[in-house]
Amino acid sequence: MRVQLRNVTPLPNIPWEARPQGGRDEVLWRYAANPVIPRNLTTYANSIFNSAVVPFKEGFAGVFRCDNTSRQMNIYAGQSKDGLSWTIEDEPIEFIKTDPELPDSEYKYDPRVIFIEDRWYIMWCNGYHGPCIGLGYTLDFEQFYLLENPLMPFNRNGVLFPRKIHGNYAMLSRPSDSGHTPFGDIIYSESPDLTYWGKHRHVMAPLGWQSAWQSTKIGAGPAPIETSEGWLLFYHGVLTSCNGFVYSFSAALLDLDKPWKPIARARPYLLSPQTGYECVGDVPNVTFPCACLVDGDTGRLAIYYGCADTVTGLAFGYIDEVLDFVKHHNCLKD
Ligand code: BMA
Repeated sequence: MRVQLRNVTPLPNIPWEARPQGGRDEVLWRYAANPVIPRNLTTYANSIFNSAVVPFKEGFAGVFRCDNTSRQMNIYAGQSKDGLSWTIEDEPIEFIKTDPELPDSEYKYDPRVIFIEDRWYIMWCNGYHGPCIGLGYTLDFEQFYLLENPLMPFNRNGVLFPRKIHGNYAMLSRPSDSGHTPFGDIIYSESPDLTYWGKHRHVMAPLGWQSAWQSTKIGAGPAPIETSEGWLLFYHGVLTSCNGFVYSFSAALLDLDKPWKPIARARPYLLSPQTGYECVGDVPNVTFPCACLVDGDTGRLAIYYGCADTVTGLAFGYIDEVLDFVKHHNCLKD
């Protein structure tokens, strides 16, 4: 591995499959047995997608978006020995309020899980008079604690950085509207205490016809990965086609000290909806990354992404190759 990773531990048991031989040499390749999580793994699930996975004890733990057969959106805890075969709870996470005055939420979806210092933080899109950012934490994936909603409605795609920046917690989010937002930029914010957020900085806007896959709106995916060259951010982008929204994803590199400043941003996508399970489902043509496992020794990556708002897919790659791709196809240079 050429690049140096920070705050990333070795993960020899990362779910992994070698790059397939023959065909087009792609930077990311799909797990041959995708979808790694089927839509009906749990008793009441209509769909399991846009979900977050982290290393935990000898194996892995996760927080999963399951929509049930009443089509209620909620988040559920799960565990796995190998990151491939999962046991997910039948009942949604019941958060313990750290303050009795904390508001209830109408729905929860699109979780991210980020380890900072001594605990796992969970962020999600929270239904509170429209979508806003929800936040909680766990120490053991058994008990989950609720914190204040960091940002007011309407907002989606909140994700924390894995360490403090300038002594503050740092977050990316995507201000939106109450519906299926036809716009969206990524914004950076800081907080000394996870309650009061400010120092808001614009990070990236959608692009025009030169990079049409990200021409309608963009949103942060998994927690940014700290490398010696900058924060590697996987993010999704949306194209408005004559048949509706199309969700693809790619990556950008953000300045280590001032993460609201992009250093490089790929013009092409890394992965777009192309297989049957990405193109056909409750919402066709969606690939939506929410988690990335990294092996600190080898730079191997395992990215979990939602497919067609129905099932969960897994894709593999190497961090060096993703960084080369982003720098080689950097649209900020033009
Ligand atoms: C977004 C979110 C995602 C979903 C996507 C495509 O607004 O609701 O959860 O994957 O739309 O439907």
